[in-house]
Formats: sequence, C-alpha cells, structure tokens
Amino acid sequence: MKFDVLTLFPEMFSSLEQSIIGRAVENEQISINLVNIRDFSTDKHKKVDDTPYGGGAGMVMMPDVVYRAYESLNNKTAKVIYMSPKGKTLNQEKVEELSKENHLIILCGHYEGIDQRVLDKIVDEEISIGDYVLTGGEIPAMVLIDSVSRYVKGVLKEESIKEESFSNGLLEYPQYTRPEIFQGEKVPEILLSGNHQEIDKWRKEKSLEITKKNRPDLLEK
Ligand code: 4GS
Repeated sequence: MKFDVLTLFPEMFSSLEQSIIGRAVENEQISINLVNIRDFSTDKHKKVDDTPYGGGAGMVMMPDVVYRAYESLNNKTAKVIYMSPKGKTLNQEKVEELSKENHLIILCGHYEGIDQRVLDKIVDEEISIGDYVLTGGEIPAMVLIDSVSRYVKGVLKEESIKEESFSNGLLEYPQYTRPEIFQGEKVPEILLSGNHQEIDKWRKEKSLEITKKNRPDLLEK
C-alpha cells in the first residue's frame, strides 16, 4: 500500500516511524510519501493561505498552491481522500474497504480549511475521524494510515485482526497476563483452565457485557 500525504506539516508524521507502522515501512509493506504543500507556493514569502472571502476568522489554504502539490504526484488512479469533520465518520468497515486499494492520496487541511474549488476538482472522498474539531488534518491522516495499514498483508499476525473490538461488531473482551495476582486481584480462573471452549464462551459473554454497557448502539445494528 502506498500513501501520498499532502500537508503543510510533514514533520508531524515522524510518529509513524515508530512501532508497528515504522516496521511496516522498513519491511516495504507500506510506503508513506510526504509532500510539503508549502514547496508549491510561488510567492516570495512562501505564502500558502489567505483571509476568507466574505469575512470571518482565520485563514484558508489557497487552491492553486494545493492544486500544484496534487499535480506533482502525477496521479492517474489513486483515490484522493480529504480529512475533514464534514466527511463521513471513519469506522472499521470503511478502514477495511480502503485497505483493498493499492494507493491512497491523503490531503490534510490546516487553519480554517481549504478553498472549496480545489476540493471539488481533486477529492474523491471526505472522511472525518469523529465529531470534534482539531487544528489540522494531520492527526486524522495518521489515524487513517495506522488503521488501514493494520489490514495490509504481513503488517500484523492474522489472528490479531480477527480478535479485536469491532471485528465481530462487538467491543473486545478484557485481556490479562502475568502475574497471576496483581495487588491482590486474581486473573479470572477460567483463563487458567485450559478449556478453550469455556474460555471462548466467557470471552463472548464479556464482549456482550461491555458492549451493552458502553456502546449499546452497536447492538442495534
Ligand atoms: C478533522 C476531523 C478535523 C477542522 C482541520 C478545522 C483544520 C480540522 N479532520 N476529522 N480545520 N475531526 N479537521 O477536525 O478529520
């Protein structure tokens, strides 16, 4: 899977050099190409934004600068995704669907956003990571890259994908490891029994219990 990211703050993406995503890049299971939109400013001060027509607070990213950054990718077939709270909310189903693509281009806005005209020309899909407002689309882009990369072959062990929250439409059961007693609290006896049928049953019950408590909306689907 190839990700091209159009952003004013490419340095923010250094957190993806760590852990599982960092290893996936090293193993060439995914690639992350960061394009600095500012490099496509033609202004002597490298200006990338201006005040909004019609008035109002903040700055809007200029369409010509964003368009030149996009054009530099010579895109023919990749899906272009704009991270924005106006988009459809990301969920695990969407993540799995996107993981079937070979190439994604992710556009990150900053400040008040991007001139609508360039969005209308280049964006295929607008995606939000949730109903709250951030300072930029960079963290949402990292959320998308992280969640989609988990489904790319070889990035995770296959079992890890099947046994987690949402994969069966429910939240995940609780996990325990050594020591057997921590501050006087024992690990649930059943998990030490070696009876895998009973363990599966217990885990399903626990999944249902936590889903009922925290996310009853998931049970209505
Ligand atoms: C989100 C979000 C977001 C909105 C970007 C205000 C800067 C900011 N992007 N999911 N302008 N939530 N973007 O808050 O994707």
